[in-house]
Amino acid sequence: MLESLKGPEDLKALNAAQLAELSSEIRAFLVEKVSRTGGHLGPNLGVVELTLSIHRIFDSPKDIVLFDTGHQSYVHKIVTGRADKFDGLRQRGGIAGYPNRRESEHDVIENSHASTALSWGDGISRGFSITGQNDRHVVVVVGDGALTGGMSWEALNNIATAGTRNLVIVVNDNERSYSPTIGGLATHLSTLRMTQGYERFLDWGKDVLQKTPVVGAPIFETLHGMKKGIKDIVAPQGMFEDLGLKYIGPIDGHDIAAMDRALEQAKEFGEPVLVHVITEKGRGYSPAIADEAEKFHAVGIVDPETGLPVSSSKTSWTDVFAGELVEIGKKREDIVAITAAMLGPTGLDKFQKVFPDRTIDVGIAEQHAVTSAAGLAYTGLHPVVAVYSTFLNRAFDQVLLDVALHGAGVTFVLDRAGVTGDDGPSHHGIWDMALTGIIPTMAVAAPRDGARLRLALSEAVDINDRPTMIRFPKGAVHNDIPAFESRDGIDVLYRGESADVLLVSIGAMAPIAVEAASQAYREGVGVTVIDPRWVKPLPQSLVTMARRYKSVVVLEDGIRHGGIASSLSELFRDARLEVPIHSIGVPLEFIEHSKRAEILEDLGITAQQIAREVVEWSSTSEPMQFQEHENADRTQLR
Ligand SMILES: Cc1ncc(C[n+]2csc(CCOP(=O)(O)OP(=O)(O)O)c2C)c(N)n1
Repeated sequence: MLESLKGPEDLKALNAAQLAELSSEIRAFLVEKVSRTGGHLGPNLGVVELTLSIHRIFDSPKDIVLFDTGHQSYVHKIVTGRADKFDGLRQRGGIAGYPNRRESEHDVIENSHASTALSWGDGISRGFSITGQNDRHVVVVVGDGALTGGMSWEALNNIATAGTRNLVIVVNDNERSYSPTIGGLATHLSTLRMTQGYERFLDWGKDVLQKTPVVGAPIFETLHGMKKGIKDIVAPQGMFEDLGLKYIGPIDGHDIAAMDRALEQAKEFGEPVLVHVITEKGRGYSPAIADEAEKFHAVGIVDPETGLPVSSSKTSWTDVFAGELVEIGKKREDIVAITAAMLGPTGLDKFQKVFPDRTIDVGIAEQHAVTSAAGLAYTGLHPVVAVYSTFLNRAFDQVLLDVALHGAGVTFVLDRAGVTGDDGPSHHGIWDMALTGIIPTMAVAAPRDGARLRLALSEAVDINDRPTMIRFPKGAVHNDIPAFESRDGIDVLYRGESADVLLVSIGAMAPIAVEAASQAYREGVGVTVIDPRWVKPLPQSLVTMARRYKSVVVLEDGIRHGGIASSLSELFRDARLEVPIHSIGVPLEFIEHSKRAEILEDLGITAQQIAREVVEWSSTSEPMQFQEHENADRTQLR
């Protein structure tokens, strides 16, 4: 069936048995493909019927289908003609793990950051009203996890009174974010789930009323009919209704007939309607169902039979942080850990096991996490906020004003900093150093290895009158790189024979920097590699040190614009030091998904390429401020 499926319109002619067959084929397909590439397996296994039903009742791309976060859009991709591209899922040049406008006219937004789709839906449906495109519907699929994000509620608040007609919100309630969804909303949804549902009422209505001669059928039709049938009669008064939204549910999201009925009603209703759908994350795949922690939310390459990882797991940066925080927590009762729906991925699950009362999961609510941390700090506690680098972007204002302005001693730990790889443009953690670079008082550390990560963490939690941040990349941590000399907070990692080039290596770039220096040495160029460890503020002694060199190179795993090379150039400018600075880092561009190593290679961030350039630069006699790195964009550091 899957092979003959060419587009969403083909779904409309299928009968119940064919749809059931197609659903199981799609599940087998997902397990086979995603186990080979890695990806969001559990969420997609849960939305098979839901997605089929949406594409049966609505007409994409005339109608717009939006998936919040977008990690659960694989079935949508299969249905919209991309099944044959799944071998390349999240691979270089292949299809993305999230909706992507370049792939299909059926993808309208490119996301990956949660809780934005309702705002998109609000905007698009308002736009359709204003421009008279009244025959076009907008369907927003939003998970119970994504509903914990504040933006979702800002959107619902607007949608309820916007007066737009054709907006259908499908709440995909699987009781889980990564782990079980937390908070008052989760409690409310579970109340709705346990209450006699609309669908069950309809089934009862069909059985009882339709058997009643003469009046039965009309009464059923009335109840089933548009405005009355929609939940005003039976379903519980939920907060959605209190907000002014029509509510249908709860509906069994694996029952296509029930989904079709609910969506058909919602479509015809003529006002925004929220359809509450219950699904099972990981549906149909026993290793996912058995995974109590995360239901295979996101997997690497796994054995499809057992679901076990194919490669042996090495110690990750996350493991080092998680272990050290537990040790610090044993000595310091004032340490509290905060995460935004990422207990497992940030390693805070380990802290939670030992200190459950000192661990807070706020849901997908980074902004709230940051300001709440400021509040905790006010009471004398020292919060450690652990999030992915990319997700701190949305809490910039809270870090700036609620934490830094208030002199709150909060430690931010940013995992997945730098180029991350397979998750695409919105997941690279390349903005954090530029963003925090402009926050007064904030201190930022970029540890080069596990030992320096532990050290930075212990230093950071001792600072109680201003924010600190520690950033490290995704993946396995490399061996420690000892300093053979340390002065004024600067570690010397490699000493060049001559004072040609001072290579300032930032964080996890250290192995590349050291290797580049030793390759340059073989070409007769003396490169000294240093690691300032704390990159904000940069130590003043860098000025004295740099005076002795012909040129300075900064190597960083973040955007060059406003990054560490930029701060260093300011430091030099203030000190009237005229030494050329070469900046190697990420250009100011959105970077497509690919393996981290492939992207670094594209950007010329390899030991070989850097060595080649350093040799070239050192042979250029004319000193020039802010030289360009040849592979980077040309607009930087002018
Ligand atoms: C702003 C932001 N913070 C964190 C994440 C990481 N994240 C990705 S999916 C997810 C859980 C989403 O749960 P839900 O919306 O219920 O979807 P499900 O996977 O359960 O279908 C989280 C926390 C994110 N994508 N965006």
